[in-house]
Amino acid sequence: MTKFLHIGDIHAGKTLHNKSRNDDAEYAISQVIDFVKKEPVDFILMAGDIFDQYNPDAEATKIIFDFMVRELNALKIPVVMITGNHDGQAFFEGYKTLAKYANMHLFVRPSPDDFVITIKDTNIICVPYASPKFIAKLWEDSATSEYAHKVESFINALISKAPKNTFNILLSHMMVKSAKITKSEREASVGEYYTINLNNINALKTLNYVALGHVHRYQKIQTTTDAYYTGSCFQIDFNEEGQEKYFNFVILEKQSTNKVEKIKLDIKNQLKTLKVDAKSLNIKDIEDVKGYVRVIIDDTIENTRLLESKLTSEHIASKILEIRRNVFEKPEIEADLNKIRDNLVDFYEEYYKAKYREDLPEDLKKAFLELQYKVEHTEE
Ligand SMILES: [Mn+2]
Repeated sequence: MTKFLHIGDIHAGKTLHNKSRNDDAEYAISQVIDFVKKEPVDFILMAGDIFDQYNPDAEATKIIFDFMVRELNALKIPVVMITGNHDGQAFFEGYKTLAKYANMHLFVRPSPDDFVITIKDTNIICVPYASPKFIAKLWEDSATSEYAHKVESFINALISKAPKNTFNILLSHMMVKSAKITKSEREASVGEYYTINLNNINALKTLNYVALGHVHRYQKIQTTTDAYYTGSCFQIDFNEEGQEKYFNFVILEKQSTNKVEKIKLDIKNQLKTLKVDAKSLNIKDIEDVKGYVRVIIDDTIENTRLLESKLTSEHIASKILEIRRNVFEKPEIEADLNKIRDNLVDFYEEYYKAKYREDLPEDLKKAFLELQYKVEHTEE
């Protein structure tokens, strides 16, 4: 029997409209630690996007490498960690050796030579996020050009050549077919081109469990073996508003079906969007949100200005991460493409006026002109 936790995208070091979300990440991790104190496990799998940035801030680094490693190491629970598309490979390389002393196994780059870790009677095949650059290089002479097909072949080859143990697991950070995204993942990394079809990985059926990272919504993927995304550990941005967050507690037993228990994480800060106008604005609605608010103002431009200054001066100002003005009406602009090409800034001015019902501010106009100049005068 093997018992483990599968944790998804932590995104330590995330800031949302300049607000650090490190307390949210730390709160999630503390619940994981509380869990394993009561229910010991053989190891913990972390499926990438440990950090939100290539070079995370000191506080985020402390949360992961200090708090988590210290706590888990004291409990003698090994951690197996792969990088995601948000993680800096160079950053992680720097910690690789050090981490081993703390019973933490880092897999920084996908590699055909170093990808298996054995813990007791379980082999874990580790495939960090494979960048298109890495995949292109690995398959320089290959006839197939598609990223997804190459990744599928790569993973299939790794699983096939990996030594077999009683239990065998794949830990990977990737976008798989039929997964429901939340839009808070980076857009370019969830497109069709990047979508891996697990059903094309034949060797997958020889495994007992597939631990996925990348997609921020908890879900089971229909394929030949148990495959899960456990999602992000807190509501990363307003695309995840209202979502519950989880990790998996998994028990694998010989000749028995897997026991996969979905463990709910308590959320420190909920994200909530409120639509208001001068009549409906109620400061108490904002006060009542246990977390952060995005306000969308849907009113005349005069009222909108008034509401904006009210919201930013009230005591609830620090809870409001974003104020948006609604678009009052769809701008209708007659567009003659030849004319636009000659006078882009006039067109932009007209558009701005129609959209916001006010003149294009000078600084914005200046920035626009500078940008236009750059575009026209920079060679590729
Ligand atoms: Mn992510």
